[in-house]
Amino acid sequence: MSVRWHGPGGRRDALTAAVGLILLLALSAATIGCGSSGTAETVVSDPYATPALEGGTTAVYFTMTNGASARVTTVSTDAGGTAGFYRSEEEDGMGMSSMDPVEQLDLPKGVLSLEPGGTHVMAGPVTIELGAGDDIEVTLAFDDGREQSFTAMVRSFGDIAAMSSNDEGQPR
Ligand SMILES: [Cu+2]
Repeated sequence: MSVRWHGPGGRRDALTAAVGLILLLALSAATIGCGSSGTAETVVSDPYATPALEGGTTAVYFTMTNGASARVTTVSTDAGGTAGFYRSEEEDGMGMSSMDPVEQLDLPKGVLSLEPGGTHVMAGPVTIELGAGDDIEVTLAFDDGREQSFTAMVRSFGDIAAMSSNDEGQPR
């Protein structure tokens, strides 16, 4: 299960809230304390996912900007089933592509984009149909113990194709 900091609010009494606040302040202080040492930090941008029928699989794409090289050991989603990294490769001459699982994803310092035709996340079987505008939560776990969650909105295949053709400056 992914870690959720929002969503349907559970019952939190005043004591729990106070402890949470103190913990948050302590974490903030710790973060400030080791601020400028160029520690591992990954900023996720432009996340989106593909539509999927119930029981099908969704592909998730996003860009990661890394303050230092890092390794993602697992990826999970709240869409149901399991998730993993895969690398797409075009097979010679056939116009077909295949996907090979990537056990752990090594992130270089700098920018790494997961995009159609390259490395991406596959998740499923999804428990409910995913249509344009739906959200799924994605959690990355790093080998140093960090976890990072973000929300990816489902985009229609048409929108995704249009984005790809814009990126390459030509229709496809
Ligand atoms: Cu795939």
